[in-house]
Amino acid sequence: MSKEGLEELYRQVGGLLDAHDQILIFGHKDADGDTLGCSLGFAEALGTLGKKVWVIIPPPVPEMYEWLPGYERIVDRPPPGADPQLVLFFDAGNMERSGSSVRHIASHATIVNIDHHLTNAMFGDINVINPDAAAVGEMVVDMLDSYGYQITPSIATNLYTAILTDTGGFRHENTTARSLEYAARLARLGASPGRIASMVYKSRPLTTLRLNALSLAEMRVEADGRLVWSTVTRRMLKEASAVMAEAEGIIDNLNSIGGLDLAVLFKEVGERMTKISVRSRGAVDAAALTAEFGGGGHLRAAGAEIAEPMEVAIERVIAAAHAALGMDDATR
Ligand SMILES: [Mn+2]
Repeated sequence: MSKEGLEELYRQVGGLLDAHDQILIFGHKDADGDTLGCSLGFAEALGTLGKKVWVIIPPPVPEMYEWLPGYERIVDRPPPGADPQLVLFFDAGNMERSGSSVRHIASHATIVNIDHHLTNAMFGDINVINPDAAAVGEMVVDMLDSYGYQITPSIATNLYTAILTDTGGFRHENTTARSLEYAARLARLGASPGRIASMVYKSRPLTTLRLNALSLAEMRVEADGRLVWSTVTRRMLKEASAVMAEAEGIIDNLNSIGGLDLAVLFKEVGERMTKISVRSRGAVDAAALTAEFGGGGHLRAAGAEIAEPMEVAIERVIAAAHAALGMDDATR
């Protein structure tokens, strides 16, 4: 989408914001720094205009982000009597990503879908999609500027966190000069890079590292070292006294191996439900690979939920991964 096209959509969204006094903001499930930072930052900006704003994040909301300004305002439904007719989604590739309550709550409302996933399902009445943005946090900075909202230190903290986490600490390939410029500006406006980095990357519970250790011990390397994969089972969670949300960083540990093209992590969510996370550094399109299983995401990072027991999901996904790498089964 062109710069002018985006600006026109931002203007349309601005008109809707002006016209509504009750606004609901939805984040996606398995909430990350981008969806949380954008939702909380935008909610604060709207709140200063005297609007009633609710931020709904499907539980469980990760506790590692409880220091984000406005975290305490997160609810799981609007209060009785509230009647928001405008609903904003930040960073949600599809509506299902925002939980089952969405359709019910948002059924009569105008839906604005603000996202950067290439595979976005375009579920909104207005869809503002910018796949060039490293984080939706960058888009929110542009929106706030275009509406003339002031970026306070707490808004800056939320949006800096969005950009920091979606670029993997400014290390992923999606990190652009623009991302760094946004970050620099947000730091000038009051975000503290050192403090935020230490809250995001140096505040992990011991249980998270225990879970990492158990999962990494099961790591498998295939396709001449081009493919690595591992699992997180419910047994591992029990052994580490961890919850599944703590498995979030394991895929990036796998993806830190030299010479790798593809990393896949299988998470045993239930008897017949397996989540996969995929990272690619080579020619493989991670979003295309996960799309074969009903998922999606970005070129370099994507995921899917597969309604199969973990062994079945492993069989199918690893076969697809070998095919995507151009390896036939004989090389396994
Ligand atoms: Mn994002």
